[in-house]
Amino acid sequence: MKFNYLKFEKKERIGILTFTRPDALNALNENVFKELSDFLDADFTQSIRVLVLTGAGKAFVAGADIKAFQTYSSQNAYEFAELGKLLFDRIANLDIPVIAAINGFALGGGLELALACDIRIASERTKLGLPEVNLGLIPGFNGTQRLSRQIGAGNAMYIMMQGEGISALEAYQLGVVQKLVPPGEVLSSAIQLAEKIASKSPRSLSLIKEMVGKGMEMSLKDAGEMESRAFGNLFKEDQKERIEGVTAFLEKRQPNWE
Ligand code: CO8
Repeated sequence: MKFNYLKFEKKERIGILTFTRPDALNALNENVFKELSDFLDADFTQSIRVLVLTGAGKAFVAGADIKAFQTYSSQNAYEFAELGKLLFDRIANLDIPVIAAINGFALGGGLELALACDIRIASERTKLGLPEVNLGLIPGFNGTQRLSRQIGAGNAMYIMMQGEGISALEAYQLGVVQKLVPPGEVLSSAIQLAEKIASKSPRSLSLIKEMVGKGMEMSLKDAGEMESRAFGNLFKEDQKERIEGVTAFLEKRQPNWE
C-alpha cells in the first residue's frame, strides 16, 4: 500500500504505522483519515501480532487540523467528528493489541487517537493534553469519554479544563500513559514491549481486549458472567492454544502458538 500521510512497515510479527505529515505536526485532516480508512480496510492483521502507532518528526499527532476548521459548516464538523470516532473505534476494536508510541506532542485528536490504543508509551519530554478549550471547542473524537473511562472523571476534567497540556510525567502519574522512556527510545521500547506481547497466546490477547472493552460498558455482574463464559469456552476441545499453553507448561517448554 502506498500512502502520502502514513507509512506501514513490518518487523517480523510487529506492524508499525507512522503518521507522516510532520510539517503540520501530523495533524489529522480528511486526507489522513481517508488513508487511515484504506489502511484499516486492508487485511493487515493476519500477518502481524501487534500494531504500533507512532508519528514522524517532533509530534505523535498534534490534533485535528485546525486550519481546515475555517471552512467547516456545522454538518461538516459533525461528520468529521463521526468519521474520527468510527476510525478510532476500528483501531480500538482490532483483535490484536495496539500500542501508541508517543514520540512527541499528543494533543487534541492526537491524544484521542492514543487513547483508542490499548497501551501508551511516551517520551518523558513530551506534552499531552486536550487543549480544545483554547479554541472554543470540545474534544470530538471521543476524548471526553475515553479519557474519563481511562483515568476517572475528575482527572479527565482537570486535563480538559486547564487546557494547557500536561507533562509526560504528570500524564504517567495520572495513568494516561503506562510507561515513560527517554526521547529517542520510544519506538524501540514500544517494539520491545510489542515483541514480548507477540510471544503470548493470540487468542488470550484478543479475548482480554474483548473483555476489557465490552466490560467497560456493562455492570460488574454482567461483565463477570461474560468473563466466566469466555473462560469456560477456552476449555472446549477445539481450543488449540489453551491445550498448547497448558501442555507446554507441564512439559517444561515454551508454547508454540502457530
Ligand atoms: N492543525 C493544523 N496545523 C497544525 C496543528 C494543528 N492541530 N498543530 C501544529 N500545526 C502546524 C502549525 O500551524 C505550523 O505550521 P506552519 O509552519 O505552516 O505555521 C506547524 O504545524 C508547526 O507547528 P508550530 O510552529 O506551532 O510548532 P511549535 O513547536 O511552536 O508548537 C504545538 C507545537 C504546541 C503543538 C503547537 O503547534 C500547537 O499548539 N498546535 C495545536 C494543538 C492543538 O490545539 N490541538 C488540538 C486541535 S483541536 C482537535 O484536535 C479537536 C479534535 C476533534 C475534532 C472533531 C471534528 C471537527
